[in-house]
Amino acid sequence: MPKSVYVLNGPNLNMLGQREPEIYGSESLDDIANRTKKHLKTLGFDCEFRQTNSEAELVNWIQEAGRDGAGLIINAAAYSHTSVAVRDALSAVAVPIIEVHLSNIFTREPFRHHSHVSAVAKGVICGLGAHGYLLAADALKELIS
Ligand code: DHK
Repeated sequence: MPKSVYVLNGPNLNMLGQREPEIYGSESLDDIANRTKKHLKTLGFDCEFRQTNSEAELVNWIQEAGRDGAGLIINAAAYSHTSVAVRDALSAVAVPIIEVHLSNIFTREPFRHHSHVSAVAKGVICGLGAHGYLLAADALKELIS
């Protein structure tokens, strides 16, 4: 039975396609989910692709990914910069974690330059738009195999 990779998305990413497309691109989150699921399937994984605007729900899903997943791709969005709870949940997870951001957070406002997620991720991909999710899937394949 294929193992699942969890792909967890934080606040406002449900607005992709409509939200600041010059920064986040014109694809919707559904488009990204479909592409990511398809790519993970070619790599031999099932995919749990989810989005929430709630910090508590994100923490619960990170814990679930640690129990039931083979790996975790996370775009914690604004919670990357603010949430010690998200970082602590990630620290407790044994499966490999790849952090993704659509935009290049280092070329944006200074408050985006620090992510609490980065220190507990195996790797960070940012600035490559939706393609970053596919690159994260490739990285997990290497790390899990
Ligand atoms: C998404 C967000 O919503 C922002 O809060 C982050 C991230 C960047 C992204 O680029 O995917 O600062």
